[in-house]
This record gives sequence, C-alpha cells and structure tokens, in this order.
Amino acid sequence: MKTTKLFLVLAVAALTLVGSLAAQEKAMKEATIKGEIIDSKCYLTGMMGGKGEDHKDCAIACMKGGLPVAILEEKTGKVYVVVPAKGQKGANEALVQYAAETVTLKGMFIEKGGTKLFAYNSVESAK
Ligand SMILES: [Cu+2]
Repeated sequence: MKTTKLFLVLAVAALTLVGSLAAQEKAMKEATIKGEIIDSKCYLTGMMGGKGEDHKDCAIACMKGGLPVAILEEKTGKVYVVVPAKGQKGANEALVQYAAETVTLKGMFIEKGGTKLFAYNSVESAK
C-alpha cells in the first residue's frame, strides 16, 4: 500500500516535470530573425550580385521559379532557408513580395546535419 502511494507520487512528479520541460523547450524554440529576404541559389553562387536592390528582379524571378527563399541574418551574416511553420502558406509564395527587403520573421530555428532552416509563423517588413 505504501509502495503504491509512493509510486503514484513519483509518477505524478515525473509527468509534471516532463510537461514543464516540453513547455520550456517550446518557449525556447520560438525565435525572431531579422534580415534580407534572398533567394538561396543566387546568394550562394553570387549570381547577379546575389543580394540587395540590384538583385531584386532576379530574386523575384528565382523565387517564382521555385528556388528556395532564404533569409540573410543582418547581425550574423548567416543564411537560413525559410520554410512555412505548420498552418502557413508556402514560404516562396508568401515572401516573394519582400524580395531584397529587410524583414523580421517570427518562428523557430531548425538545424540538423549542417542545414539551417527557419520555419516562419509571421513576417513583418522592417522598413
Ligand atoms: Cu536570383
């Protein structure tokens, strides 16, 4: 009887801990990133300059053509391919209007095997 009670107490404590860790992990992963909306291929190859106002028309054409949209983080110079978070429409479709512009994305970083992604939940022009 005593053992059963102890087990129950431990089980409840463990579940509470797992629950709070999951909540903490979720909170930690929510992030903001500010930078220029680029098309990943042109930026990585340096084609047509690959970024900035001079590359805007090319970036729009590339994004419409399906090259993965990415964000060039302003403060670090790191590039993250942008994908939609659950419930968002395709990143190329949603972000082409911001090509070569600085925006703030909210969402989360995803990183594995040397590839860095940012799953966006919302976009705001930083102009
Ligand atoms: Cu381009």
